Amino acid sequence: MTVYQHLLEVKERKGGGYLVLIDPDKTPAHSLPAIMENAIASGVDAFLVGGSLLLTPQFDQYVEQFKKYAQELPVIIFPGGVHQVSRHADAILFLSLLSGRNPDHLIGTQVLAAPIIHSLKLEAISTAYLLIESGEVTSAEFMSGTRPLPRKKPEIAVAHALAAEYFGFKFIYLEGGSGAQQAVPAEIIAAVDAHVNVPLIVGGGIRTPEDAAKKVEAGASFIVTGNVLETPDNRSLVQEFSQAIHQKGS
Ligand code: 1GP
Repeated sequence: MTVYQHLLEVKERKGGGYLVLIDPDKTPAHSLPAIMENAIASGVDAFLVGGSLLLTPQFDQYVEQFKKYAQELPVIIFPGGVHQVSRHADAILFLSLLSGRNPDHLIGTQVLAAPIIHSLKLEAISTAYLLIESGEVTSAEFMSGTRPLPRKKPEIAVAHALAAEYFGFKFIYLEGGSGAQQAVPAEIIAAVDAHVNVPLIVGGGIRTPEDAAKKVEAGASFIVTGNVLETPDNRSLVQEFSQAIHQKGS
């Protein structure tokens, strides 16, 4: 079974999936065993690894360790750039920043990365990446040099999502940005979900299980959390997120 098939199966069985994002810049390798063991015990469905900057050198070695601690769960690279590729992962979200008008992030870096991904035999999961306005400028917005889609104009997000569906993308990622002041609004998720059949991944600034549940209710197929699990009380929090997402999905 491919990672893509696994994710679709999770969505089918649980109604909604929970993806935990770990940024190597924020989580040193020595912290991985405890965090990941707890996440697995809490019922997380897959791990994402990557970040907007990646100041941490030796991404490949990091992912090698990451994969060991992930046990049976898929390890999916969520790349902030062409330098974030590793043969130790199971798959990579092959992103195109469709909300922006920067050709480098629409197709440029993808052309550079494709032969590397091919040679490493990594599963590439084509994903339309849509940045949604979320308050202060986020790292994703700044680093990509693009403007996010307006949060109060769902019709613009819908038009982008339809274009993504017609292109044949396998997922649409509605992104508030890491640590966003405001997460992607339910109105945008619901509007996009009403117009496309492509499963929606929603992340950025989701801080409570209640908020995660509302996003699943609005039409998100997968919820991503990153920053919130950096807090000391993350042991029970990850479990609460998992329960909220899966209950709402079912
Ligand atoms: C960011 O969607 C992810 O790319 C997760 O964001 O760190 O704010 O949870 P947070």
